[in-house]
Amino acid sequence: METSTHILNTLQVEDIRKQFPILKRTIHNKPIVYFDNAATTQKPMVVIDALSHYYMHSNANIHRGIHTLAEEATAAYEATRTAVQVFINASCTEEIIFTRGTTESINLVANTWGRKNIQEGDEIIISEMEHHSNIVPWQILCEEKKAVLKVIPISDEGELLLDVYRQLLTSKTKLVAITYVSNSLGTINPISEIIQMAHNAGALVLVDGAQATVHLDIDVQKMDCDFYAFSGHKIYAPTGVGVLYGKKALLEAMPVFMGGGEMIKEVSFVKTTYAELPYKYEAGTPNIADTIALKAAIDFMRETDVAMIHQHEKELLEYATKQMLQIPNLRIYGTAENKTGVISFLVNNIHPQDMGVLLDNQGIAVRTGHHCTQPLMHRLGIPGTVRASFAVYNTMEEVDRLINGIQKSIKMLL
Ligand code: 7TS
Repeated sequence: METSTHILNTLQVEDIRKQFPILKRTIHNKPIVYFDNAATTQKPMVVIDALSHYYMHSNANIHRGIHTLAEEATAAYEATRTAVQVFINASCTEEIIFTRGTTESINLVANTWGRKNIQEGDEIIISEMEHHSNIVPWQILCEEKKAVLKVIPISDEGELLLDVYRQLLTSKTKLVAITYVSNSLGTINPISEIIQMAHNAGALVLVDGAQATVHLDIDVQKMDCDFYAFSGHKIYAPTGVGVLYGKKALLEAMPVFMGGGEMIKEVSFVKTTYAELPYKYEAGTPNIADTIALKAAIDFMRETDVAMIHQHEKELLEYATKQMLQIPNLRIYGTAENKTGVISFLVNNIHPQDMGVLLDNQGIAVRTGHHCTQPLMHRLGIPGTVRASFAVYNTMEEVDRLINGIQKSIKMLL
């Protein structure tokens, strides 16, 4: 391992690791190396505690009770909304809608804003590197409305071809739905430029922030996106809770999503009126416990120092990339200049799944397959990759174990 000074020294990383109980586990009698963070991150004790504390002390349904437990639960739930607002710098809490995750957030926009505003012949632009959840909802909408789905191609390095994007934008473009960071390649897209270009053409922009939110500073006002979607479970929070940010004027003008309790002002059999933002989009009893724990995750990130986390992940990426490129016949997919801590790779014609199984036997968790980006894999001419993705608790020693593990697997498979 290299001995240069790192942003987080060994002791600081050890301190962080101690907060994640699962990292004490062994897999096949080896200490776990968890490199599947792009799929979901592990959870720190503060998040686990927030869940059990809620159920042990404050469990109640929110918003409609006047008893103490209901008030406590409501206050904690709404405190998360404020924490999210500050975390992504939205201008007010009404702009923060809780959903089940990125997928639901995108579907919400497609089914409300999309259904109302997309008409026959209109155009929606996505990119070749999108996750299925930022492809399929737009495809469904385009089919229903006879609208046109256009796709920004990528270079062999895995960067968007912005010149082509410029040509795809027309007066018919109503929406650009684009990922900030690619889950399969790690590419960080020049999001402000993309948004600016879309706005100049009169189109709105939805940013898929599923991968970006844990790796980059998110400022939705500075970015000037119209919608921003992310999942709690990729930023150290539980599964089942996510966020849709939308500009207030847009959210106010959009039709409702799901109908039910919580989202109404008044119901009669003749006419129902709807609640104000953000409740208009939060029908039914929400995922109270996980939403409360999302605040604990955000607090964890802020206390650990977001900038330091990002720098640490960058160092892991640089170190791992350098080491991997020394392995003969290993090819990295996604070599953009601007990348987060994701490395997708293949070795010769070894099937990714075979490599994944052998790495798991050595206690190393990576993801294999198409990573829900089948069109991207098609563009690259491969069925899938092996993907290692980093988080704040990963170490240089773990990267060394991955490198050794890959070398050992190659020997067994070739
Ligand atoms: N968008 C991107 C860019 C993603 O990486 C993911 C999940 C999603 C959307 C969907 O998020 P969800 O929380 O609603 O499921 N990505 C991955 C992955 O790379 N491996 O497992 C899930």
